[in-house]
This record gives sequence, C-alpha cells and structure tokens, in this order.
Amino acid sequence: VLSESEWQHLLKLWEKVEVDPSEHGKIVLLRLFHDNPKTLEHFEKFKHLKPDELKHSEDLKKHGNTVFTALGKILKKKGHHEAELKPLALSHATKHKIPIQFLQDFGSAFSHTMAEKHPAECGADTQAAIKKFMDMFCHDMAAGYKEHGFHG
Ligand code: HNN
Repeated sequence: VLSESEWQHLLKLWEKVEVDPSEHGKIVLLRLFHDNPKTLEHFEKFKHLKPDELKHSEDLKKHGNTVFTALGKILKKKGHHEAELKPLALSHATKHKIPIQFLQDFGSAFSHTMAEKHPAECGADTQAAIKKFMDMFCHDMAAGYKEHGFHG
C-alpha cells in the first residue's frame, strides 16, 4: 500500500510524462525490448522490424501511447484500479499470454527511463514509490491472471 505522499510523488512525475506520452512509451518499450528481447516476440507488428526500423517506427509510438494511457489511468486511481485492471488482465493472460516476469521487466525499464529523463522528479522517495506501484500492479495483474487460469 502506498502512502498519500508516495502517490503525490508519482502524480507529479506523471505530469512530466503526460507532456508526451507516446515518446515516453516508445522509449520505455525500446528499453524493454533491449533488456529482454523475448518481450518483442509478443508483438506481431514489431517483431520483424530491424533495430533501426523499430527505433523510428510510428507504430511503436502509437503503441507507446496506448500503454502509457492505460498506465496513467491506473496510476490516477491511486490503488483503486480494479475496473482498469480487469480487461488488461483478461487480454494479457488469455490473448497475449504475457508472463508476469515481463510486466516486472517493464517496471524496471519504466523506472530506469524515468530516472534518466526526469532526474529532478526522481529522487529516492519517488523511485521507491515507482517500485511499490509497479509491484502492486504486477501483484494485482497476477491475481487477475489466476482467475483466468494463466499462471504466467
Ligand atoms: O488489452 C488489449 O489487448 C488492448 C491493447 C493493449 C493495451 C491497452 C495492450 C497490448 C497488446 C495489443 C496490441 C494491439 O492490439 O494493438 C499486446 C500484444 N499489450 C500487448 C503485449 C504485451 C505487453 Mn500490453 N501493456 N497493452 C495495453 C496496455 C497496457 C500495458 N503489454 C504490456 C507488457 C509489459 C507487455 C510485454 C511485452 C503492458 C503493460 C506493462 C501495460 C501497462 C498497464
């Protein structure tokens, strides 16, 4: 459970993200694909692209926006995100079959990217809050996965 001050740190950071969610999303996804190349295999539309094509893909920007819009909606619920997580757990468990480990890897890529791009908003308190938030997200997604019989 995050404290009110931890949520405030995250929401303040998110104001920076929202200036350009597609660019932030793209950078985090590129980092995720680099750190764990297996994650890329789950994207039919990206997995055949060469590294240079991926880097300049408009489609990847679009998907970055999709992912970050979803993440922002969850974050703004400050823990009361059941309604937002339900459809995501369903699609990521049964359609995309994304192991929980990949969601954790996304959390690391997200955290590292934020520290690099927004050092002023990413002090120790905020970094700890990001970790708590991503742990909570992964935990709740895992619970949703189990309801659909996926133990990824
Ligand atoms: O639920 C859906 O299928 C809607 C599209 C969507 C959303 C809102 C996806 C999505 C797709 C479908 C893409 C399409 O149809 O254009 C796929 C193949 N994801 C994946 C695959 C992997 C994946 Mn995710 N997602 N997503 C979202 C929203 C949010 C979201 N997804 C995530 C990770 C880490 C991976 C593994 C590579 C991911 C995260 C962390 C989030 C943030 C809440």
